[in-house]
Order: sequence, then C-alpha cells, then structure tokens
Amino acid sequence: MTGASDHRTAFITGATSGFGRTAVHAFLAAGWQVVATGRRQDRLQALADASPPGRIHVAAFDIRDAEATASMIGALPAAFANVDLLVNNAGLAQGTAPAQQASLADWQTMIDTNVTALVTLTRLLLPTLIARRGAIINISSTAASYPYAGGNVYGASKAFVSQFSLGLRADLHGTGVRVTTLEPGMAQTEFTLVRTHGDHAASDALYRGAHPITPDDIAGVLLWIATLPPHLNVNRLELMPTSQSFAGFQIHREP
Ligand code: NDP
Ligand code: 8X3
Repeated sequence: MTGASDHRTAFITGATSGFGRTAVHAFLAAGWQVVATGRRQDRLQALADASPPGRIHVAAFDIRDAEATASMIGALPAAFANVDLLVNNAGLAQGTAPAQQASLADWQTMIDTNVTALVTLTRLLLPTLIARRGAIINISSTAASYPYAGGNVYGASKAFVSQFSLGLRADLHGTGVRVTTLEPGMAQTEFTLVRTHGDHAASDALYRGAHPITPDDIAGVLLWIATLPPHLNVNRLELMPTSQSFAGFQIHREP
C-alpha cells in the first residue's frame, strides 16, 4: 500500500452513471479510495452516502471546463491528492445522423468532452501519476476501429482516445506509468439515452434480447487491469458482447 493513507487512490470520471458509477463501487470494495466526478451532484452525493466513510471524495463539475478541472485538482484533500490510477471514463455520443445532416453543436460537445477534456485532465494529473508510478485507463470504444453509418465524430473521437493512449505509452517510457485503452462494444448504460437526447424506446430497443456488456463486466475488467503486476501493461483491450460481431461493407449500386 502507498500514499498518505493506506489505500491506493483511483480518480474516476463519469461516476454518476454506467461504467463509472459501478467502477467506483468495485474499486471501493477492493480496498481503494476513490475520487469520483461528474456533473450530477445528487448522484455523487448518493455515491458518497453509500461509501465507507473517508474513502471517497466527490466533485461535481463539467469536465469541459478546464479551469474548473484545474481548480478541482488543486483543491483535492491531501488524503486524495496522490492519485495512483486515472480512469478517463466520462464521455458521450450525441446523435446518429449522417455527417451531412449532423448537428454541429453535437459534434462540438463530443469533441470537447471525449477529446479536449480527456487530454486536459490527463495532462494535469501526469506529474502526480509519474511520481506515483501510477496508471491510466482510457475508455475508448469499438467505434474507434470499426466505422458505422452515423458514428462519424463519435468514432473519430474514440480513435483519438486510442491513439493518444499509445502515444502516452511512448512518452511515458521508463517512468513506470502504465497506459491502457479499453475499447468496449455495446454496453447497456445511459449511453443510448444520452445519444438520442432522451429516447427511452430507442434505448430499450437497442439492448432488448442482445445480452449486452454490463457496467459490472467493465468494472471487473478495469479492476483486473489496475491490479496486474506492475511489470505488465495491457496496451489495448477490445471487448464485445458475444451477441455482437462484424457486418460487411455497404455497397451503393446505381439504378
Ligand atoms: P453513461 O451515459 O451511463 O455515463 C456517462 C458518464 O459521463 C456520466 O457519469 C456523465 O456524468 C459523464 N459525463 C458526460 N459528460 C460530462 C461532462 N461534460 N462533465 C462531466 N461528466 C460528464 O455512459 P457509459 O457509462 O456507457 O459511458 C462511459 C464511457 O464509456 C464513455 O466514454 C462512452 O463513450 C464509453 N463507451 C460506452 C459504451 C456503451 O455502449 N455504453 C461502449 C464503449 C464505450 P454527468 O452526466 O453527471 O455529468
Ligand atoms: C459505444 C459503442 O457501437 O454504440 O461506444 O459506438 S457504439
């Protein structure tokens, strides 16, 4: 065990829902202490209320706000400041329209959240992670590697995350800091509700009968990666539900 406290510290973004929220519970149960972030203060408070006393620090802010992110890190209580693991999980898709009809506002939101906020937070925490010989797990997606119609900027933002992770590995050579990109396929969370701007029927229809990945599945994988011996680095890990596989190329034919 290391640090000001007896527990290793995981910093998990997007902790109010889906993968992030379940990961917080899993890391706490495994003896870690956790910094949990998201915008929805009520959900963070519920997490704090359900956690062992003194083992969680919650912070509500919009991760796209670089100043708020920096202030939050600067204001971390001493017991939580020695971050051993950063899980860059906060992210979203917005829309499924083809590029020629997509909302520019949606595109900007995805780039600001999935790309700019992720690199900002990573840069701010790198000195601590290097000092701790810590680890970074970036949540990418199968959409980083497998394009699909309507995936445009979401897939591109996740391709950025995967490539940034590999670049970090190269830059952090010799520091002992481990970097992993986790690329899940279809998982049942609030992801589709957010993507469709609140269409419950569309979300239910996507997951019905498909036995998708669950947040528990992801939390278990995150914990496994984080607790591997320090000489082992998972570079990238692609995970799909068995029910999901690949389709062929689409072909447009002239009439
Ligand atoms: P959820 O919508 O359930 O969770 C997303 C989390 O991100 C929420 O906690 C949300 O918190 C947080 N978040 C989003 N925008 C912001 C913001 N501007 N500031 C702070 N926090 C933000 O989705 P998932 O759990 O599925 O998604 C987690 C990650 O996994 C994402 O990066 C997603 O792209 C990726 N992913 C998801 C897959 C899936 O099929 N579900 C598959 C592959 C990857 P709040 O709203 O409170 O701010
Ligand atoms: C989420 C998986 O297939 O909806 O990253 O893009 S997918």
